[in-house]
Amino acid sequence: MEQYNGSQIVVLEGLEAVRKRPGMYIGSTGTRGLHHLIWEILDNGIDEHLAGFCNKIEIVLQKDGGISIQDHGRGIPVDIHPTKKIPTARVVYTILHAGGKFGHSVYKISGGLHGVGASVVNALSSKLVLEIRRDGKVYRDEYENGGHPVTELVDGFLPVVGKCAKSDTGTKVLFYPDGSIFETIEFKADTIKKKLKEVAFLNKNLCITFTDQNTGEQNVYCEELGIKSFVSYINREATVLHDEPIYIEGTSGDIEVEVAFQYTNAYSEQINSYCNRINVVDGGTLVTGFKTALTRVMNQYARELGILKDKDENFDGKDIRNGLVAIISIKHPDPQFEGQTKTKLGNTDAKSAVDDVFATEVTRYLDKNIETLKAILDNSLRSYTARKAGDKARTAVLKQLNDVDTKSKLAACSSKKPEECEVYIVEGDSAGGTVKTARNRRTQAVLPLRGKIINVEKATLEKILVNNEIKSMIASFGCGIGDDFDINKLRYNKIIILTDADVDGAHISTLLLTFFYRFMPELITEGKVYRGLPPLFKVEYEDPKNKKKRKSEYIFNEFELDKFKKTTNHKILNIQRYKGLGEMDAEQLWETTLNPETRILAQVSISDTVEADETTTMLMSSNVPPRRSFIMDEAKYATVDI
Ligand code: 28F
Repeated sequence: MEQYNGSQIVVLEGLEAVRKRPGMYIGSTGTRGLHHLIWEILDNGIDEHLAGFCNKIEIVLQKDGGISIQDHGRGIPVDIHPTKKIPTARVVYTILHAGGKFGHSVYKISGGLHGVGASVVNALSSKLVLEIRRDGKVYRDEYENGGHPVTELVDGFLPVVGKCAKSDTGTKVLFYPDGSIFETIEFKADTIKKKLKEVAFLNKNLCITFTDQNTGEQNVYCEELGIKSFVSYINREATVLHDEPIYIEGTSGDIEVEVAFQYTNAYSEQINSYCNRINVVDGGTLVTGFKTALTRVMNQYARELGILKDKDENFDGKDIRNGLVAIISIKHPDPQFEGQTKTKLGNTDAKSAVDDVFATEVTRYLDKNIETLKAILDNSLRSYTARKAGDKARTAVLKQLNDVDTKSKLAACSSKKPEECEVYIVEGDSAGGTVKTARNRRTQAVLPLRGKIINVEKATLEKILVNNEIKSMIASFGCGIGDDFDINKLRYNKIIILTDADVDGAHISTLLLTFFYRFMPELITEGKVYRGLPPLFKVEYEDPKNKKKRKSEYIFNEFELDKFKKTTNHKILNIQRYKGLGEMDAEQLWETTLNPETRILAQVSISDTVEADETTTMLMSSNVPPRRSFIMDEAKYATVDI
């Protein structure tokens, strides 16, 4: 092992920081954070593609649990770094923020930043092997235990381990995630495939090959039609109103704009937006520009074709977007991401750029495709008419929401300050009773749900408003629903779903999340929805100080129980598995699940619009086949969550 000089020791402290707080860099140490390691390395390969030096990337999931990613770009430079005095490639893989302009966070802004995430992946890997092809030589560097270099440098350079053709250049990274950092180090082939499909749609000249050595299966992701085929893919199960997705592209100033969209006969709208290939989950100016242009253009056509008479008011944006699936992808030289999780675009020039390009090009297209235009306008007219009728019916129904009886189920809290209040949605009366007893009456409200709530995926607004469970939730939250939703009227800072950790509880939890996602999505995007995590086990063991006495510990999941059994040196006397909340007395429930100081809450997030939307539709909609295969596939993971 070589002696570390001053700079190396600083280097390793940097990577040590990543190992101490991995969540800061990759979001979590669960399966999502694990797969983030792949996306970080893949991003660097994609950047090399975007720089114009490669259009092929290969990924191999190895039998031994390692994963290798290889591009055919220029290869990371191997010269001695002017200030760090070690090879540049080793700088990229051992110094945090090397090559990047931004402070590192889980929402790093990639797109043209080489190697920003590479050192983070190295820090969180038990082993990482780097192989670079440049100038007809094959260089190799190897790291262990979170980025400690193990390869001896030769005269300060990386060792040359082979020869190759001058034209054979690129970077290959093989890494093994560190089992002491991650809850699981098992990569999921399906997760990788789904991501590669999206990457291929967003990078139409890039072909990615994925080989899963566990099954021998090999897939090539290559979508030369780009986001146009992305829309077709999303609509693969839908009934579409016009055969082909409409594809628009153009440039406004130094902003490149692409839009692909296609209408279906569904009630919902889905707009996914990307800036420099990053999924801007919460939209922002690029979506506003699109919506403004679409509404303006469609109303213009509606009047020109006499579908709207002078006395009629304009189509509402929602009427025009009813059934719409759209992908907006822009390239911006200096993107500004805003919002709590940096997933909203702030650049004002993006709004006007998308508006200009879209309005001009879609008009050019629709002038030549009157049939498609008519199909879209008829769809808007149907929605407009239904909305007008629905308004009347809905006003009547919303009125009854404030009746006293719909609120009767709620055990309110005494404080009226939303920022300190929270409401527990509890399944079943028995658990509801215990929670009412155990809670802090000043700040904690309880809403027991008696029956199953209906599956809103297939229901219209009128239908769901008949369901008492739904009505009492809307009345209790106080922030309305759908178009009338106003997050500022929400009476609580947290909505905590508390269901049993069994299949029934998971089903209720999924139905609730579907309802929130479909009719009050901001509750989720604003981070208001949580799942309470009651303990699954209570372990009693011998008190080391006094053999006669027992001590107990609450364990929250199988992984923790495993770890406890392996690490404790106490004599375990009994392991009780909790079947449901009702089995705990008020004191235990307070300590383990309600007390803000000691409880564990899982905040619900919509991590991926496409995934959430597809999963919700597939799980909750009427067509069964895809759902059954999904449940079979996912059953082994058995964490039903959006
Ligand atoms: C499978 C993962 O990481 N590919 C990469 C390059 C190419 C260059 C580069 C990377 C310059 C100093 C930051 C080569 N020649 N695939 C990858 N390909 N990094 S990462 O440069 C690193 C930057 O530090 C590269 C000329 N310019 C850039």
